[in-house]
Amino acid sequence: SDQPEASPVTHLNYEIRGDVALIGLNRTAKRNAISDALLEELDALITRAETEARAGVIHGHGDHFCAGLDLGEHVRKTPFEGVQNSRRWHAVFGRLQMGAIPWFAALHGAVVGGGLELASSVHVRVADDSAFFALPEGQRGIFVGGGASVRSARLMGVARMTDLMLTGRSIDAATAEAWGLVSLRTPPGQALDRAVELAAQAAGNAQMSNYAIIHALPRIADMASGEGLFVESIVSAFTATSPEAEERLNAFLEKRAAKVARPGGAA
Ligand code: 1HE
Repeated sequence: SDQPEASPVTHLNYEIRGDVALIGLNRTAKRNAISDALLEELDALITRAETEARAGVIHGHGDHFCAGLDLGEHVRKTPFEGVQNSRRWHAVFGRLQMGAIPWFAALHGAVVGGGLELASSVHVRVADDSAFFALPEGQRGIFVGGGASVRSARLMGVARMTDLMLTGRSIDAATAEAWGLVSLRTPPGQALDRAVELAAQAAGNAQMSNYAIIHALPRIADMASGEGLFVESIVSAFTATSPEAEERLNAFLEKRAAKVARPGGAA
């Protein structure tokens, strides 16, 4: 290439807090819109987080989580390039959904289009009350391509997703919570700290349990109930007979482990 040697990471930043890796979308001039370069940087940082952390959090710098696909780049793609690009989104977001560690998202401001697809690929979504959610693909003359027709539709239901896509309307954080798009809400500015706190809890779980949670639940959700129950039993027995499970079960029985706390109490 005739381009000068650039820093390997330019649109994202990366930080480790204890056992938790933080990936921050940091392309604020374009509202963290996902360009091809940003997607490849994300892929590289997922690999790094999987080797350096036990859980991860994705968040956005500036006033918004993510404005979705970089529309400027998309306009120049041929149909075949479009298919390949969508498949690349699926591959990278699939590494979040079914990789080595659990992922959390801290959401604020715009969570739209591909930004919602990114958020739908992680395991736990925390939104602050500034967050708003929309799928403006219909208005732009395009369709979702980053996994929303599968992942976002399963979170909120096909009827609600159809509504968002046909009308282009935005919903607020309270509605997103009621629709199952996010699992908890915070006051403005507090989603990242809360997400990191929850990710640290997940990081403290047995690795095999987290792996089973991430990999078995979405697959079982795709199965008929008979197959699902069978796979559950196999995964359950395999997970429970690990040395780490034995130690953790004994720790509880010997009163060395934390009890389950009431909601709002200490975790
Ligand atoms: C962008 C993008 C983008 C902003 N691609 N450049 N996504 C959308 O249709 C959402 C489009 N964006 C917006 O509606 C608004 O930008 C926001 C509500 C997210 C934020 O508003 P605001 O007032 O803070 O920012 P802005 O002034 O609109 O944008 C600032 C700059 O970012 C401006 O560029 P500038 O050169 O004039 O400064 C915008 O053009 C630029 N920008 N969003 C490119 N998305 C795998 S398929 C997924 C399909 C989709 O994601 S479709 C949904 C795309």
